[in-house]
Parts: sequence; C-alpha cells; structure tokens
Amino acid sequence: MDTKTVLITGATSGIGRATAELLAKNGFNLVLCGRRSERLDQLKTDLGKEAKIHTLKFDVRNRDAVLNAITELPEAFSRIDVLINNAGNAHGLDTIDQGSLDDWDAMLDINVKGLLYMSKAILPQMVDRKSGHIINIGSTAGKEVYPKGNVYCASKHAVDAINQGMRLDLNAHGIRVGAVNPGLVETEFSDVRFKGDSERAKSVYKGFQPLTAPDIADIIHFVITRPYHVNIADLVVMPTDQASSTIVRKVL
Ligand code: NDP
Ligand code: 8X3
Repeated sequence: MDTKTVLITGATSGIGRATAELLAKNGFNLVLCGRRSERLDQLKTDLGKEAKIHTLKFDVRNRDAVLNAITELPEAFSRIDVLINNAGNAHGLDTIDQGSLDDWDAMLDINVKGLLYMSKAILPQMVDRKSGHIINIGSTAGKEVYPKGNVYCASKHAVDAINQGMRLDLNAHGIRVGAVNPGLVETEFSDVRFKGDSERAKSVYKGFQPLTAPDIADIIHFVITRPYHVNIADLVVMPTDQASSTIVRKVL
C-alpha cells in the first residue's frame, strides 16, 4: 500500500508535535505546519531521520497564506490523505464583561476560521479522489461551557458543529470526518492562555494527573489506522481524575 501523507497544523508544540513524532515512527509522510520556523526546522531535522517531512510556515488566520501554501506543496507531498486540524489555543480566562477583544478575535480567527481555511484548501483534492480523512481537534470545551471559558468554549462548540456539518456534507464523497475532544492535557496551552505566566499555567495541572500530548497522539494514531470503512466520528477523552470541565479530583 502507498505511504499515506498526513498534514498536521500546530505541529510545533503539544498535541501536534507528539502526533508528528508518533506518525513519523509509524512510517507516514508528514506535512508539518506552524508559525515558529526554528521549531519547524528542528522537527525536520529530528523526524527526517525516520520519515519524509515537509514543513510549512504560515499563520492559519491568513487565508491567502493558507491557500498558497497548499497550492505550492511539492509533488511528493501534494496528495494529502489525512488532515489534522489541530492548530488552536485559548487566549485569556475572563468573565464575558472583562474579556479582551483581541483575545476573542484570536480564538475565533484561529480555532474556527483557521480550521475552515485549512479544510477549504485541502478538500477539493479529497472530493476529486472520493477519499480522505479529516480529524478536527475539538475539546471538552466544545461539549460544555465553564465559567470564564465563554469565547474559547464558543470556538470549540463551533468546531463541534463544523465537524458534524463536514461529516454530513462529505458523506456523499466517501470522506471520513471525525473529532477528537480532549479534556485537560498538559502542553503549552495554558502558557498561551495566561500569556507566558508559567506559574499560573502550571497551577492548572496541579493536584491531579493530566493527560499528556503523547496520550492524545496515541488516540489520533488509532483513529487514522482503522480500516477505511470505520470512522471514529466523535471521541471525548479526559484524565481519569477529570469528570467535567469543573469537576477534577485533586489527590496528589
Ligand atoms: P500548544 O499551545 O502546545 O500548541 C498549539 C499549536 O497551535 C502550536 O503548534 C502553535 O504553533 C499552533 N498555532 C497556534 N496559533 C496558530 C496560528 N495562528 N497559526 C498557525 N498555528 C498556530 O497547545 P495544544 O497542543 O494543547 O493544543 C492543540 C489543540 O488542542 C488546540 O486546538 C487546542 O484547543 C486543543 N485542545 C487542547 C487541550 C489542552 O488541555 N491542552 C484540551 C482540548 C483541546 P505556532 O505557535 O508555531 O504557530
Ligand atoms: C482545553 C481544555 O478545559 O482547558 O480545551 O478548556 S480546557
């Protein structure tokens, strides 16, 4: 069977990077995307020993940059079998009256519109081939709303709706669509949310065992290696110590 090519957005950190590392070990060709060039270069050096790697530096908010990057992919990487829409973050944790407009723009532009731009860029080739797989990284924040989560939760509820909508619309084309919705995963997520306040970021994961990025990578690998007639449509995964966004058993 031909080697599959997987494109991962947000591959420079956390869930995206762990997924890239695992898929490289398992023989996939990878197109790895992000904004931080040094990290992309490092990934190419490190994972290039195990797999064919192409890197793309662009901001998912910039729709021309997204469309151009995909149009200009070299021949060897131009057929994308699996798109992992992972790039995203929370920006801030404030009540709705206190929230910053810049944070709201960032979350809606990156988590929602960026995911749509990426999908729009890749879908024509999947529709033509009548095959392909899109994995949208949602969140438990797309299944419930927690205090001060307002706009981040709205962005992930939008991902949930888009995931469902894509599955309905792409059914006729034989394309697999599914979401992986994690709970608390210790990555750079909270550093970004709290704008580099690393003490505050660390405190989010204190007192219990959070998920790790490799835990989610393992699930993504499972999802994409099912036989083609099997589509994992919507998967929620939380740490054992987490029951909901607000109920976390602190035992450590
Ligand atoms: P990280 O902060 O570790 O990684 C975020 C990734 O997204 C980075 O690679 C970053 O790359 C990329 N990214 C952010 N903004 C942009 C942008 N404007 N353009 C292109 N790339 C961008 O966080 P996680 O790994 O935790 O997050 C990955 C996904 O998982 C997100 O969608 C997040 O919402 C979701 N998630 C995370 C959970 C958690 O608890 N950590 C739980 C549930 C869902 P760069 O800065 O180089 O551009
Ligand atoms: C990330 C999980 O609970 O911090 O999507 O919103 S949470």
